[in-house]
Amino acid sequence: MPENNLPPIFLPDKPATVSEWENFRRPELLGLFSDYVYGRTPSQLPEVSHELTPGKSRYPDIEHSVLTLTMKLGGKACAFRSDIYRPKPLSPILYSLSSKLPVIIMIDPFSSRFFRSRKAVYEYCPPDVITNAGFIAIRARVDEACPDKPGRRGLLGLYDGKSEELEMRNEECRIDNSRRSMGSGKQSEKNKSAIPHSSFLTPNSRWGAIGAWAFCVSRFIDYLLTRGDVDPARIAVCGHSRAGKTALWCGAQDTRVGAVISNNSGCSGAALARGKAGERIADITKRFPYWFCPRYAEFSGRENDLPVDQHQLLSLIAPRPLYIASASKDRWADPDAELLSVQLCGEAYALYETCRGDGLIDKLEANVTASPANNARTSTGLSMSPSPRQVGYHLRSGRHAVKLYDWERFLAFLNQKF
Ligand code: GTR
Repeated sequence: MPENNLPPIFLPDKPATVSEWENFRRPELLGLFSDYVYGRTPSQLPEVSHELTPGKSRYPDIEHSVLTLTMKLGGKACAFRSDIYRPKPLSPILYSLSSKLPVIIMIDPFSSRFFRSRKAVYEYCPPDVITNAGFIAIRARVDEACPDKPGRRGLLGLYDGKSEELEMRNEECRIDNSRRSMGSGKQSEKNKSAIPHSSFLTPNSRWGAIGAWAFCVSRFIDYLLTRGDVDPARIAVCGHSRAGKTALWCGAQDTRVGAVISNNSGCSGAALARGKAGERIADITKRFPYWFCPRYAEFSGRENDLPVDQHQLLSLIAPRPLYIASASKDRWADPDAELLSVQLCGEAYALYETCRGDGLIDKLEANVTASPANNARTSTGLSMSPSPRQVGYHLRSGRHAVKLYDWERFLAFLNQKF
């Protein structure tokens, strides 16, 4: 293990240009992840309204507010709240110098029962640590719009039974104009049709909770872009575990996401499915079938037949900064399988480096801390790029969680890349 039959990032050959990748193979992979794993994201946007109210932050140097974002469609509505922690300007002069701030959106789909202590709640999204590093910190409570439970309440219910469901397709199609970092500008009508949606318009590719949470984050980004104090080029999306999976899927679809951080995301997140130890597709779709599209469960025990694997999901984030973190005792997630994906996705990053030339790529090496165990496991038959410059990785000792150590590494990485 891992097997030699990992699906390749490039098919049939390495594209000759970035635009060939962006207009053909990249949308094809997005379509496959929609149809086989996370389900299709609806193309119709809901009617959205916002309400911003003052929060109750106990930090004197942080301005805390709460945004309630409400989505309405076909007479139904759902809403979620996000805490917004913004560093208070030291003085009006300093404020005007740095009025556009970078943002970290920490996706929080967890009910309060998930966190075992107040410390764990804090460490999941520590407002003081993040704002001290110069970022606006957001804790997006997306489970309020789409509860982490079986059943199609909230956002999923908004779209169920609507004719729009049959028109579902990736957000990629409609965000193509905002390809800030993708280089090639607009897609032509011809290239849009390269997305293989039409052959899979069945309930089997109906979206699940991960898709819905990612959609909530994109609606939150719509809001952020209306604010004068946010730098649109420096919006990072971050998440742990199920939210780490969501961060990757959100970043893959929505190219306005400027960087992705995925902590301990394991099965159906950063970890390769083929040959994975710990949790497998059968386990995750038995416990959490509603996170995915129904078709995904058909690959229980048949990982080798799945037309995609998770290194391809990471490749969809290229060339934007990507950080994956593992924990040594998180055997259920399988740190080795997470690292292997990181190494394999380098091929897509390398494409941007070779096609764009040195001028547009920063020279800093990635923080890849290879786990010794992994080195013996690299015969994948695919080409490896051990240190893609825009990709960082660390293996923390300890269990499945987000710790302050992880935040130190995330913030250092983002400060280097943004
Ligand atoms: C586990 C699940 C993992 C991970 C985790 C979490 O039980 O099987 O894939 O998502 O939950 O989100 O906490």
